[in-house]
Amino acid sequence: MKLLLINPPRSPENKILDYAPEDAKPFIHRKLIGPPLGLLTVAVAVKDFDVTVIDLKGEYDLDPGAPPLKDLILSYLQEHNPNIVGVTFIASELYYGLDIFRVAKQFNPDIVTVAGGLHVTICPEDFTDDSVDVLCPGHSAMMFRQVVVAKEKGLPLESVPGVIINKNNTLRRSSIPAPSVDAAGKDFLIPDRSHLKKWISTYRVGNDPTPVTYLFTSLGCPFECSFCSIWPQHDRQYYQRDVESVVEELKTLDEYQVVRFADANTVVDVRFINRLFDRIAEEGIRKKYVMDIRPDTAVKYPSLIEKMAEAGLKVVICGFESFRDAELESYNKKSAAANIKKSIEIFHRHDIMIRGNYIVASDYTEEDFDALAAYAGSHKVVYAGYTILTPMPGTLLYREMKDQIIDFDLSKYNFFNCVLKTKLPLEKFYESVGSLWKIKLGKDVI
Ligand code: B12
Repeated sequence: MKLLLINPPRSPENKILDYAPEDAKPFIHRKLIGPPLGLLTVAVAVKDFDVTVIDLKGEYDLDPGAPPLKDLILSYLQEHNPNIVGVTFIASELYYGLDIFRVAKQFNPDIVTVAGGLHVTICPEDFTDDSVDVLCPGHSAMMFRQVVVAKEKGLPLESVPGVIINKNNTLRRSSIPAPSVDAAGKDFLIPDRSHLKKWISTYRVGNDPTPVTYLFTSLGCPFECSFCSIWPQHDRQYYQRDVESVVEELKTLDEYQVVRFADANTVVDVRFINRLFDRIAEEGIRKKYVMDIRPDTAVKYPSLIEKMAEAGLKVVICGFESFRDAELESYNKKSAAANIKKSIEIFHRHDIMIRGNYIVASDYTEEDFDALAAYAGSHKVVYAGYTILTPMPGTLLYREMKDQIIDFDLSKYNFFNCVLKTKLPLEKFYESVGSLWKIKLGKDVI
């Protein structure tokens, strides 16, 4: 059995960048860099088969002049002649993923196409295209294995617990329910990063010359911010990994000096983090760490921030979201605006660089933009990010704002485009968001 697992390219849609003034453009994200942890985990579950992982984000970063997607996929299909093609999906990459399946089916209609990932889990209804055979929702590495085994034995896909089968543009769930999976606990599989050798030179952040990797210490999130996809993906559950399993994984990361924790919030279970950083110190693991920490968490546990800084925490991604309590409340953020300033002070006291992200609501007027610019400009945050409130399908916000959506093109659902009605004329709105990105103070530390 030959298996191809493919990470689709990024959506190029970025209206903030398109409309931003020239002096803001260098600070706006063009691309985020990191490994497809999901596919690397799935690859482990089928490691006794002939499995290849292809990172098309890495491919286009390595060679921006690489052939267009369809030709590139065709050349990989010719090289590997797979029996099964799996793709990982988030909302903005849906169309590229489906294009990959279509090329695979044209190349060989017998190829079984398998869709997995966050968007499959929260929006299975988007996968009724002819090119899709089967959906593996949830943390489905072992489910994928069962699909492979079923195909090998010539058994019907219906025999695999938990899968959703797409036939004649209609989805049908396997009559056997999926067993419960603890992908952070007993069912955890260390992602096999050796599949990424070809693209490793592209996984770079900031000025650091060594590659970065991601590692998760938890799955899901105990908070329920209305805009976030992570808690719907995990049915409101929060799963914490075991400290020793994280330490073991860190020990395998010799090639990487920068480790970005891929958790929704890394600091949730304070005892876990304390113990993890004790063990990191005991084992003498010296790396630079990047993680997501909420402003209120930093304010509540300043000595923990100090301890992590001493052990290598260099960059924190902090969801500021809004400088107004009313907006924070409307997002169900459960943190007060006053925590922003307090957390900045705590992080900076320990030389931690902050990427503080504000969400720009579609109804912002010129006065709102001015107020946000004045607020953001009063802090010494190296990078503040300004993304646009986006109702990701499958989220609470999507249900709340469905009537205000004017653009259903999912390639724009990456936080850099506005899909809702705006109060300002759209161009003016984008120019205003773009201008905010000029506010850059302080110095880079990675
Ligand atoms: C790592 C990561 C990335 C990496 C790698 C992603 C990739 N595929 O290349 C990088 C840095 C490239 C990335 C980029 C982006 N990301 Co991102 N990313 C994450 C992050 C932090 C962790 C995901 C992860 O690794 N989880 C752990 C793994 C093990 O879980 P998993 O991926 O779900 O995989 C499991 C299952 O889903 C399933 N599975 C997954 N794929 C497949 C495939 C098959 C065939 C099968 C059978 C099963 C299967 O099994 C896996 C193992 O259990 C999440 C936030 C989070 N904390 O979850 C955001 C997140 C997924 N990203 C998101 C977004 C929006 C983006 C961007 C579009 C924009 C942005 N601003 O972040 C960009 C891409 C565009 C650009 N301009 O660069 C959103 C997605 C929202 C949505 N509804 O679509 C998230 C949820 C962040 C958020 N808070 O909203 N991202």
